[in-house]
Amino acid sequence: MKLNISRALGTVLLLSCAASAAAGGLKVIDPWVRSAPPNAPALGVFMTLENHSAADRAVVAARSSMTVDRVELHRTMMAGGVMKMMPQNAIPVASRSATVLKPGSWHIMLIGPDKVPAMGDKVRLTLVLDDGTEQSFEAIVRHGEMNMKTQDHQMKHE
Ligand SMILES: [Cu+2]
Repeated sequence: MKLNISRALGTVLLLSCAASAAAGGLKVIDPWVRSAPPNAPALGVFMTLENHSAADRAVVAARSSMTVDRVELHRTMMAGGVMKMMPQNAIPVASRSATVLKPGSWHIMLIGPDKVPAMGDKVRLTLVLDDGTEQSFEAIVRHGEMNMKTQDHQMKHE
């Protein structure tokens, strides 16, 4: 009888841990959209995603409040000696780690915007995670840092 009770308690504890990890989702830090000329064919979206849970997580889709042809998950990588943007099925964010979406690396691409937002505008974004949860937040439109030193650094490491 005693054994059964402790087993039952153990199950309840495990369930509550799993529930809080799922509810935690990802922490979205400093989301921003790179400002672009009014005729820009696409806009890059960047942020840091932190996963404080015990489970690996991934962003599998994204949506925007803007009218666009489509939203894609991208990663800029070396391909045949040149840096190329490659569409990805998911952006992984491993357990207890962070994935940085930044120019020259992982990013979200708003393709075919109806109207390019102005500097300082806020764009509402929704991330769809691999466990089915969704997270919405606002990203601010600002200048991208075009620092060649930083870009060189990124290329060496990726
Ligand atoms: Cu891209």
